[in-house]
Amino acid sequence: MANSKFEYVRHFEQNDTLLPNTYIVIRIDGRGFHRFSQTHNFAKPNDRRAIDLMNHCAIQVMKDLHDIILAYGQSDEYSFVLPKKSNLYSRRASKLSSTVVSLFASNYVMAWPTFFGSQAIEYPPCFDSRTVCYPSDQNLKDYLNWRQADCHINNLYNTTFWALVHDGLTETEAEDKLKGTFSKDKNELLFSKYNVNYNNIEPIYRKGSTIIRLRQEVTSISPRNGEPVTRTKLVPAAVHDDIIGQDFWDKHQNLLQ
Ligand code: DGT
Ligand code: MG
Ligand code: MG
Ligand code: MG
Ligand code: MG
Repeated sequence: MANSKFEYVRHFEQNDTLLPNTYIVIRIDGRGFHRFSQTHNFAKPNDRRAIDLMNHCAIQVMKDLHDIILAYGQSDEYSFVLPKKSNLYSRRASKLSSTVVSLFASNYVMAWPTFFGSQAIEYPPCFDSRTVCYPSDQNLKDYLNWRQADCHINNLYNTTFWALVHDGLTETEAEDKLKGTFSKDKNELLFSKYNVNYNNIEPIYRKGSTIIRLRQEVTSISPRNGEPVTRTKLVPAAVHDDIIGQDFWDKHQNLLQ
């Protein structure tokens, strides 16, 4: 095609190619989900429908973008990890983050009724997105550790906070009571006053969700002869494991290879 005289404007575009040979993390986070969760009456401290919907969206993103090796999600955020050698979209930051976040958001709206039934979605949700490069395995693990530690700290706080509020304290009183407390104080309070052993709360809430590609037997009908054929496929699925300890990485040694 002949060049038009307008073509020169292309040179105004800036290069945003990410560093080679580094893990790329794309993290999306709901914009103003404090309000979004209130408008849609999310259960406190955790709404299982909302978490399942987030996990569904992350799985759809991973089904579409095969380079992603792992995703970790909690609350209104999800982090997607690309391996060091990935050349997806020539490692262009804006291409990567905009593709992931728009795919995530469109899935969120599309699948809403599956998880929320007849409860309508009141306004269009929005997510922001960023990319970060991590040069070493340890840096990547520490990034994921940081997000899972955040999940734990928030969940322990929120669980205790809502226990106090359901017990009759005002939100301000509950906040005051928890000011300056450590994890062990909250654990103790939950156990002694409300008979809740924090460690028995479902792992999906305490640990968040990690999506990895797990081997699964998939049976489909052959288009050739109409016979069922069973094959082993890698299917993205959520686990709720501790990823801070070494066990997870020993169990899934192929992840960082
Ligand atoms: P941002 O990200 O700066 O636009 O602002 P927010 O409001 O999205 O704040 P953020 O991302 O720090 O915190 C997530 C909010 O979403 C927080 O207010 C709690 C809420 N949220 C997330 N998951 C749940 C849930 O399962 N239940 C309830 N009740 N709230 C949730
Ligand atoms: Mg924020
Ligand atoms: Mg948010
Ligand atoms: Mg958030
Ligand atoms: Mg195009």
